[in-house]
Amino acid sequence: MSRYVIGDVHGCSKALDALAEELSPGRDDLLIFLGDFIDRGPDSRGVIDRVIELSRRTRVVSLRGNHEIMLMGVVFGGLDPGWWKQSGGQSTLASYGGSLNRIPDSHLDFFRGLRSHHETDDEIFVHAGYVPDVAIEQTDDANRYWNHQTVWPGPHISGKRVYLGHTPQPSGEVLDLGHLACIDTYCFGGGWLTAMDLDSHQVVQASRHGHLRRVPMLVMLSWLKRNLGYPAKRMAGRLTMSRRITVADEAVSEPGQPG
Ligand SMILES: [Mn+2]
Repeated sequence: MSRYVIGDVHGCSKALDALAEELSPGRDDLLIFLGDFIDRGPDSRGVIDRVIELSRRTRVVSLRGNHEIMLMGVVFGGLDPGWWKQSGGQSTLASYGGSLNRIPDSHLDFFRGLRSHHETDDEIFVHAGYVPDVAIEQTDDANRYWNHQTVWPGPHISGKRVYLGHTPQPSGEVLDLGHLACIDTYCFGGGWLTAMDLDSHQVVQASRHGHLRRVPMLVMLSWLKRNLGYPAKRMAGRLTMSRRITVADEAVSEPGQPG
């Protein structure tokens, strides 16, 4: 049984397709999505179709992001759509043919069924963040869904490793501090959609055009940084001497500029 966590998709259906094909999860495997399926990218409707389809052939846990909260607020809560549209909702609306009335019931059911967080014996999954000394189910919505992380929180009191999305990493690289990992690697803006294997911490990424890369180098560098305190970039520079690492180094080339 393999378990993967997947970051903010933001309408990038080609990236999701590429990852799904690469991982090809079976009936006993598990995909955990950290939320923000929709908005900004070109094909939010397609993304929801894919996740519903995936949930028919593998186990899927889908968390709620702030963008799904905005959509639900507009559809059911009388929220002014202007704010949502300016926050990337315009492209979601376009993907549904320009009208909220065209969102299929199956998609509304999907949005209604999203979870606030997911927790295992060793891990916590939540869209945006947490408070170190507060149980995740008692954490306020501002921390769980909305606040961008300018200073990363310390370890959670439970001792569990926390997986976050929401705060985009423009470098396209996973931010792995050991006690937390942020895997929103900025797919819609020219970065990557990340899937991390929860047992090996191996990373697979897809661009918004559906190109794949595997980045064992990133896992190694974050380990070095954590355990040896080396500035990871400098270490990478030293390691480019060997041919094997040169190949790996190519795999961590910078993504294109935000588009
Ligand atoms: Mn978000």
